[in-house]
Amino acid sequence: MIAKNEEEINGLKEIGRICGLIRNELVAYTKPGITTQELDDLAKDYFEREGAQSAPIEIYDFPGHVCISVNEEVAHGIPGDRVIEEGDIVNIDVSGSKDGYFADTGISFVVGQGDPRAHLVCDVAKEAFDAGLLKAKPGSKLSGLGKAVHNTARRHGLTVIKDLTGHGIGRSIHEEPEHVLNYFSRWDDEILVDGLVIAFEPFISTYEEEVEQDEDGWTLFTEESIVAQYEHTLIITKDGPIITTL
Ligand code: M1C
Ligand code: CO
Ligand code: CO
Repeated sequence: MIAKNEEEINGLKEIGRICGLIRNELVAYTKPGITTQELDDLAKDYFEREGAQSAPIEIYDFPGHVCISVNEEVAHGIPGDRVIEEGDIVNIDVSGSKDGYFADTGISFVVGQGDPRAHLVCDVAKEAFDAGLLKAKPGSKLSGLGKAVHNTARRHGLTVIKDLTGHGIGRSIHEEPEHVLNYFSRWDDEILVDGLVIAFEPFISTYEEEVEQDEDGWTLFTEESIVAQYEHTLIITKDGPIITTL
């Protein structure tokens, strides 16, 4: 959507606050021994308490309130009886709506010690996000964000997942622009405008650039790469982007 006034911006900020809060709480609860189902149960309680709805359930009939992806799972992991272990790389992706406004945020992190490369991909996903954010100005090309993401990955000897992208958001979870790429494409001639709302979500990978889909119809995974995502919802404005999900 293109947010046009204070009322719309406040609606976006309110659901952004809720999704950011749920993300932070679930990260804090992610310790060895907890199951992804227990984390999802917490998310359900928070959505209810805040008078908000889970977007995966409301829009996609996804079998969980949030997506929780562990190790080889990259995105759209289904909460279940999987037990979190020390060293796991976990992604928690929270998206929801309230009063017709949507937000989407996610983070990958390592539980305890873990592989130094897992820490690196998580750090670089955040760095790539910050690099893209500097390009998020009205009048600039949307493709500048992907360019910044890919360059950041390459600088660290890493790459990006090319078939996973960010997206427009606002009045639904996925809306126009359909794709916010994580690499540069000269075919992408979209220009950012004041008020445009996007979910920007770099996926950084050690090696592979594509994901496969599990038989469950949801879980996206790679064969042998370590992958991290970092996602926020932002409103493009002339005074700088507003991150609704901080
Ligand atoms: C690139 C994996 C896809 N919040 C989720 C997302 C994922 N993006 O948009 O960030 C969607 C969740 C739908 C079940
Ligand atoms: Co998301
Ligand atoms: Co998203």
